[in-house]
Amino acid sequence: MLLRSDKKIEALLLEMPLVTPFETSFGSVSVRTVFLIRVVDGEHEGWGEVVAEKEPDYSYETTRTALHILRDYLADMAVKAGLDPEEFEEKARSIKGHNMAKAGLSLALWDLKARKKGLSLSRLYCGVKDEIASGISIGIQKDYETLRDKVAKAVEEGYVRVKIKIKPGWDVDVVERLRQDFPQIPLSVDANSAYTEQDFEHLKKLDEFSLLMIEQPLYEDDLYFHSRLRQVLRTRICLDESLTSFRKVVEGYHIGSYDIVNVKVGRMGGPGQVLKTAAFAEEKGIPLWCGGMLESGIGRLHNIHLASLRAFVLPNDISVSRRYFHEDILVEPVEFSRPGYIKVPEGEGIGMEVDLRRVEKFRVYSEKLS
Ligand code: OSB
Ligand code: MG
Repeated sequence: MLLRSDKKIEALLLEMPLVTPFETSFGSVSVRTVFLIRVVDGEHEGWGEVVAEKEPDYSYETTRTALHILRDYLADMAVKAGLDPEEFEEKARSIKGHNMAKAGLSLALWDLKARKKGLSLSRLYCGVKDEIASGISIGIQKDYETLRDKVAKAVEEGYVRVKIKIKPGWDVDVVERLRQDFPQIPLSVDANSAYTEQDFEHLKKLDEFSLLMIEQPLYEDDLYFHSRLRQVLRTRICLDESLTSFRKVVEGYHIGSYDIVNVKVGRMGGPGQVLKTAAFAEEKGIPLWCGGMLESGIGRLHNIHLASLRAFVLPNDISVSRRYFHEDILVEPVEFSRPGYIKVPEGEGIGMEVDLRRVEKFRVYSEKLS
């Protein structure tokens, strides 16, 4: 008789409409393709989210490349690792790149491990915070007035920091006007690699506006030109796209490429890389914060647990569910516990229950990976 394995790994693709389209220097999204991983081991399960997008613009990964890498390589490695997240991350190092695919599965395994131990993920990661500071990321708008109204609404809702997306033609003038209208708010800008070394003089104009930081002004894989720009700017440089692993964080530190690190678990390949980065950042005094990728509630909760680590000292791109989704896929949406702050859930694993009816409602595809 064939024994049915009690271990299972499943990929689910959902299409979740965004409350409003989100526009960056590389384009606009109005429906988020949400890629979930569900692992089952006996009576326990774990959920992860692969943050790759439909188009290869923030990263070379896409929903389809991630599904291919998970199906053809990673799922089998997770089974061989006995569904242990650290062993899985170690095995997965033999595959070059594809960090979002790796991280999505790893997150599910970490959630599973935490639930088996009866701990929240924050506890398992040795997080120290019971709430995290919530900033908002506001996309490029059709005109300044629309942006101003969105910023005013965000401030009113309590977000403790506002980040706006910039690109050539939507930068210095917009920031100058925002500063006139909101002289006091903690404000930062994110260029998503829209500038080059020809633009240093132009970017210097941003120094006047006491920005908290400028995020990823130059090429998505660059450390060198950022180190040059850092010698020219007073505004602190934060890297996002360029820091694709713990090793890159170390390299950038020694080259002098950044002042601040945006941590995204998907970009870095899993919580293991984030934990190493957090330890390094504490040792060197590097300020960290947790970035976002328009996650569903599942990815959002994973980010909240990671941001509970001591090294995450700046406000995060972790907003409440309704910022992006009218209906999230958790039994209860992520909300502020007080304006600008989100409580780190204390329940097992991600700490909140997945709403399977909602998952079913938005699901467009699913596949058994093992
Ligand atoms: O560069 O931080 C980024 C969203 C998609 C891809 C890249 C980025 C972003 C955001 C949104 O800025 C952050 C969020 O999830 O709120
Ligand atoms: Mg960014």
